[in-house]
Amino acid sequence: MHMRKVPGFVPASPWGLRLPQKFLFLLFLSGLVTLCFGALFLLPHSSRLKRLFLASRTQQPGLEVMAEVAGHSPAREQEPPPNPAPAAPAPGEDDPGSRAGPRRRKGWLRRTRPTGPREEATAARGSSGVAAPKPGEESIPFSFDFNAFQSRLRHPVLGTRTDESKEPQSRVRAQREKIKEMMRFAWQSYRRYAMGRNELRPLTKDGYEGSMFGGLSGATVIDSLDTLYLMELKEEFQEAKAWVEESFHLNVTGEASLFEVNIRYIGGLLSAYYLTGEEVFRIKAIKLGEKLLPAFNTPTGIPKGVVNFKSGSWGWATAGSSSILAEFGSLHLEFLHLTELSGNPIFAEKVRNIRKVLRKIDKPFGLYPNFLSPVSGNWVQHHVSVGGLGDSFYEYLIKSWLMSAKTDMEAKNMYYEALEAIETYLLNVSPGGLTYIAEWRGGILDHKMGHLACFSGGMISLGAEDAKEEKRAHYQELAAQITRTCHESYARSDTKLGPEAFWFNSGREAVATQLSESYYILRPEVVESYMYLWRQTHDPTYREWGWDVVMALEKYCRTDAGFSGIQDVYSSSPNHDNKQQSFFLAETLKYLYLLFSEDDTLSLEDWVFNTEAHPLPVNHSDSSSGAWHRH
Ligand code: DMJ
Repeated sequence: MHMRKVPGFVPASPWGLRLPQKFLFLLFLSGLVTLCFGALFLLPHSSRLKRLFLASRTQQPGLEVMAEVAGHSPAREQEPPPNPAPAAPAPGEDDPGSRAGPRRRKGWLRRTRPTGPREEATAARGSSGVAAPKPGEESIPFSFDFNAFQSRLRHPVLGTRTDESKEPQSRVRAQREKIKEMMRFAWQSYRRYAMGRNELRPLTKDGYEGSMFGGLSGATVIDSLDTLYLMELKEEFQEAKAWVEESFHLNVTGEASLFEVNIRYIGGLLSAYYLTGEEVFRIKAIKLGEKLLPAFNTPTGIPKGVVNFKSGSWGWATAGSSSILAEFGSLHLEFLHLTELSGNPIFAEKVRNIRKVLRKIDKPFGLYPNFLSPVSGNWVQHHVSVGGLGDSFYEYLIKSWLMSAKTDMEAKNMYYEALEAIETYLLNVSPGGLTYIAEWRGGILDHKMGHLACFSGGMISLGAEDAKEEKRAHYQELAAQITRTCHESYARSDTKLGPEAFWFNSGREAVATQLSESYYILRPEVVESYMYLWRQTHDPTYREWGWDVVMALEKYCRTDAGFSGIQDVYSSSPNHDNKQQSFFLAETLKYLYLLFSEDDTLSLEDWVFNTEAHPLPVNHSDSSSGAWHRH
């Protein structure tokens, strides 16, 4: 066809486009291509596109557990970033922890809801029990073998219950049943008036959050899980578990106590997992553990006491504040298990570094002061206490030794060295013959013991057996004497419950000297020691003393809507403080129940209790997992 040339006219292309149009079209096309590749490679959360376009990761054969964790990389494949706290799921976005994993444990556990997305997920698993990743989900192969773990336990978790038919034991069974009833009442009151809140206020019949948990809720639920399981409160356990699955969200942005979140939430979730094999507990524990890691970003690696869930940052603005021995010294048990269950070595590394700092630092007379600067790594002041601020640091040394199946020699040595120093400088006997552990302020003694320090009878008893031979009987006797003193602090009150602190001064012994120390907030430490002393000695005195506590709790602390602390143990009609502490369900009632149980119920050969009484298993395996590497 002939085309006529017109001056000033640009001819169209064969597709009918003129040159400038063609240029614009090509420009648009190349922009589109750049955009696509940009989305594929540059955007940080483009995992779904990546999966579409890039080769999918192959599953490792033979792995027992396939956890579906968005945004988490298996440690052995990829070193975690220095500050690996992952982005919390956006509101409305599915929290990976709520997807229940494979269930391997036969027993009374059942699903709360017979049908639903979780059942679909379960159905999607093959006969191997390995879940295929859902479209759009990142999968993480993970090799924790729950069946193998269970098979290594020396005793059935809940014991053999051989006492049921024996006549002399029937009173014990009735006592245990009574404590179970108290737990049921405490739980049901909480569920009725405060479900999902952190703790119950039984007088006002509502809940409250407190300021320790950074916006996390449900402290009582998490703290109760293993006690409900232990007591075979099946319906109640299912209620608690369903709440964790459906309502326990980690996308919170407040400031939390690293210690409290660790001992209550991480400890509670880990125990619930080890008791049941339910994936939801394992995944939530790991995800929450990751949120705690920014607290360790200090010049020394000694964590700050407070972690900011929003920024995750450690601020130089608060650099002056010191970290507390009992807080940074009570992470070891849980963090080793986080590594064991996640395959991520970072948790174990963090607590091993704390150990290293404490090992190296100069200790006045072999004592560990309560405050340490996370910036300089120096002690901030010389206050030493086996009660508040110091307590569970010592507890975690001996329990690290036991939890490692007696292989962690460093923990063992540190514990017995510390105990020697405590005995030399802090231990006293009152004129009335009561043995107590005083507090030390740069060489001056405060002749008082806090209620919190009363856990030490149990701790010393627990560690007596592994001391040097010539010390064993001595430590067992020391444990008994300290426990007797703590019992006296209860026996000398009108309510038969003990005060927050008691003194040995001016002829007054084992009593509080002011109203501000006369309260009792449902604390567990004294019954905790009764439980350990009972298991070591089988002296019926400890059960008698424990039963006195049960009666006193019923008389003075039980209200219409749960249990409450009291303001003055020396009053025969004390006012209530309107708080049912979550540790009452986690610890006080659990230790009481164990005091009236057979020794193979949560046997001390298989379990150590964290400082919130959550049982964590002894490592009976010779696994080469990062958690148990020697250092
Ligand atoms: C609990 O939260 C823990 O036992 C902690 O170690 C100290 N005190 C309370 C209970 O008294």
